[in-house]
Amino acid sequence: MSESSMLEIFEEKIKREIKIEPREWMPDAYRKTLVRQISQHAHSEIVGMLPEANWIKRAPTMRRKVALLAKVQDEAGHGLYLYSAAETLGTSRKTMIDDLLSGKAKYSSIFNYPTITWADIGAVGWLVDGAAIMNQVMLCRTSYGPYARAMVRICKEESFHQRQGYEIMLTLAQGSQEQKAMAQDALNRWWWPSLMMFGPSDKESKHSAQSMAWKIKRKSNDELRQNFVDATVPQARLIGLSIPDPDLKWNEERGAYDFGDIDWEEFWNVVKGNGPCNKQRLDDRNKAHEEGHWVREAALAFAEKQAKRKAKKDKVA
Ligand code: FAQ
Repeated sequence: MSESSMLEIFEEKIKREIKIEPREWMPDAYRKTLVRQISQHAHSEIVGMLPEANWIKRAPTMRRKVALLAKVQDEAGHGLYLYSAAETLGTSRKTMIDDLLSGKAKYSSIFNYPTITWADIGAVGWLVDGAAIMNQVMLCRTSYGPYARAMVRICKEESFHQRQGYEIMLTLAQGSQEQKAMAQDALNRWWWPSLMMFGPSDKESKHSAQSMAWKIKRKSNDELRQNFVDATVPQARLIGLSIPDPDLKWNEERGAYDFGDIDWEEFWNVVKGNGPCNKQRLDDRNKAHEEGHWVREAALAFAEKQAKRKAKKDKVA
């Protein structure tokens, strides 16, 4: 079959909302975009474990510790589903991980900020997981089958994470003056970086137009950011916290909140590797990778042994 006929079939599937599956023909650029986005997403889940893992030992109660531990383990699972989805496109996990460890690959800007107090764990769950879900719900309908299916399960788990964070904030906001101030301080520091998670404005987003045409992305960066603001402002009000934005106001005509300008210089600075924790995050991942060397070796040796046993058994049968 000619390439133009295969392209026609591919485009017809996209138009009719039929998922594209691993062994089917797809344009090279579609494959490349997916590997880029899914691997960046996987790296974000893995690096995203670090700011919260930092608090597992210091969680204030046993119940909080158990919930946080479960959440951080979920993020590891999300990373693994996503690496598996990306591998179906023909790029090895080793290549993707090497790119993360060398600093070549991107991961979400948000994980380069420090978690200074316990309230930051509330803010991360509430805002960071809240922003992640806003983006990921649309990805459940993305055009590539394995990515869409991974996102369905991930979204279910993220919604528990978001509630876990919001409940920490609610508890602090109802606590002593100091606890309430700690919650407000965490919101002040995490609000703007959370809005940056959605990526550059639509005008500056170089991949959006093509990704929307291929139905990889189903909503634009600005649309999702607006949805997030509209959903989150009432949640802050409900627990008596204020959003650190003097320009925030309800726009009756649009039926949405107007909000202030994002500091894009800060965003690009963090994306380029100069945020407060970029170096620490990469150092920690590299250290964990080196320390896990023996586990990978043992797992490979075990898999080889199993394969040899199976081959011997098959030969006898
Ligand atoms: N940080 O043209 P666009 C989570 C880059 S998961 C760093 O708009 P696109 C769970 C972008 O890659 C959070 N870089 O790009 C969790 C591109 O660079 P490139 C992660 C960013 O792909 C919670 C360039 O800027 N979620 O948090 C960022 O169409 C708690 C131009 O941008 C996903 O990855 C950023 N924030 O749209 C875990 C969701 N934004 O590749 C632990 C899937 C943009 O040309 C604890 N990804 N860039 O070198 C997406 O939906 C999209 O990739 C966007 C960016 C929306 C992130």
